[in-house]
Amino acid sequence: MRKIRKVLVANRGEIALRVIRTCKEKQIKTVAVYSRPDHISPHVQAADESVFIGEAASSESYLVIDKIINAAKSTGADAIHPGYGFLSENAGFAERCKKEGIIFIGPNPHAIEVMGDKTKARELMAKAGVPYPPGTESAMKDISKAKIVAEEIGYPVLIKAAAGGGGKGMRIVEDPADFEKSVKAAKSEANNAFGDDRVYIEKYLEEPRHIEFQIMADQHGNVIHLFDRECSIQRRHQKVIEEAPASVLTPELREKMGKAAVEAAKSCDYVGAGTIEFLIDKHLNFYFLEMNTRLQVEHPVTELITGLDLVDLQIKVANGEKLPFKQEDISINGHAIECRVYAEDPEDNFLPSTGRLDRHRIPSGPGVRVDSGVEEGSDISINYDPMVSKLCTHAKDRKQAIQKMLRALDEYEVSGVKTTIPFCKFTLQHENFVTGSYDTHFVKDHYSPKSLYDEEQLEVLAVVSSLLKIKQTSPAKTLVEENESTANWWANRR
Ligand code: MV4
Repeated sequence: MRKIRKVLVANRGEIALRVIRTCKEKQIKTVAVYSRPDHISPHVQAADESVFIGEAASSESYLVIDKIINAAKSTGADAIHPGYGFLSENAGFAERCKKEGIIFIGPNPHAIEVMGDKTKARELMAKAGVPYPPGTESAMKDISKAKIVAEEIGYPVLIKAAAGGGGKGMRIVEDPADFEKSVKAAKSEANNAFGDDRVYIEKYLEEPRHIEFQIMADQHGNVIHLFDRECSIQRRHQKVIEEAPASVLTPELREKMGKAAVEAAKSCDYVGAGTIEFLIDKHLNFYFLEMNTRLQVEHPVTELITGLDLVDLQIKVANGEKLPFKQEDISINGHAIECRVYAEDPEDNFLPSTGRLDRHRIPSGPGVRVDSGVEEGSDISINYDPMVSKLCTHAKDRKQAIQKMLRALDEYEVSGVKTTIPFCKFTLQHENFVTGSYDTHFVKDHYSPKSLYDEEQLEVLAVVSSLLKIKQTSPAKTLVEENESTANWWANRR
């Protein structure tokens, strides 16, 4: 008999909708929660029931544990799906669910906690025999001792916050003379961000690629991986384009890293969907970076190449069912790419572009999947993540998946806000992306707003901008005096 009959989705937007869709297919009832500006949003309309949980600020709604628990109790939900972000990696929340007799669709609180502490995670990897970047295993207690370690592993080194992750509170040190100063700065930054000033050091890998493995584990000790994704196209630690499988891995390396990923998950008795992040260097050495103990934004590319529904699997294992297949039963079918369409201005440093989504016509057709939590007329505000949609394509091979993505991006109609679509088009046509020779520095190395225009457009822009400058700096009168032909033009005009 099934245990889960009603799921409360403790999230909003596309991921809430994504979870609700699978629940519907499984004939599981759904409860949405919503903040004031979200009262008529798509995830609320899609759910069977909904509960108002507070004002726009996440700290007054989606992040308030008591409000989520009360909503689950008052609606009789027997499980909570946390999605990503918000409370999804909050060990205290998972613990509270347990205490209240509500199934948390995710790992045990202990796994969330140890993987949230990057030094504990490194200790576990040491025991499990999973490679990680050289450095200190535990948080540094003594700066002079840490400096000796830094000398041993060689500069540049990276100072990271134990409570960090996702790039927060990191500092690169190139010069030993800066070591002490950087440690102090990193500690104060970590303390401000996490209320935990513990830091540790790692050898800084200079041109790494970000490759991650999807893990799925049941409550009976079965752990498998669902292959890899490459997520090196990112800016300021925000991923923009992801693909599966990673184009640099050979079948041998994939098998080796997959086994390491499974060991990493076993090291914390993992249950549910998780991701092991690795960095890979020029020589294809791989290093454990961190484990994300949630369903990730980019999970659709894994679903496309494996034909599996990860939310379905999450619910199955949360119910205590065994994984319905073994490692050898699954294989990679084709290639998938995800472009995250953000309401950000690629011409203006990717600044969030807020406003009403006046037009939103999404592409479709064979091999195209769009996950979106907004609709035409929706307001894109600064309260939440500015992601408009995740556009995915799936084809026989990487080249065709790229072509399909370019077609889909051309089909996409959006107005009212600026989006990252032009940036995605640029990247997908860039030689380094097409040939697969890129790393985590791609955006910084190859992108500037000028990349969005062809030569002819750039010429026109140059002329227009010089004219604008003249107009801005000199009143018309000066122009008349300075330039005879302009003077004539002014004369004729009058
Ligand atoms: C690193 C690294 C180089 N060497 N660790 C960034 C996010 C956080 N998860 C860890 N990160 C990095 N850790 C060592 N030892 C470079 C990064 C990094 C990065 C990693 C993945 C994807 C994009 C990145 C962008 C800048 C830095």
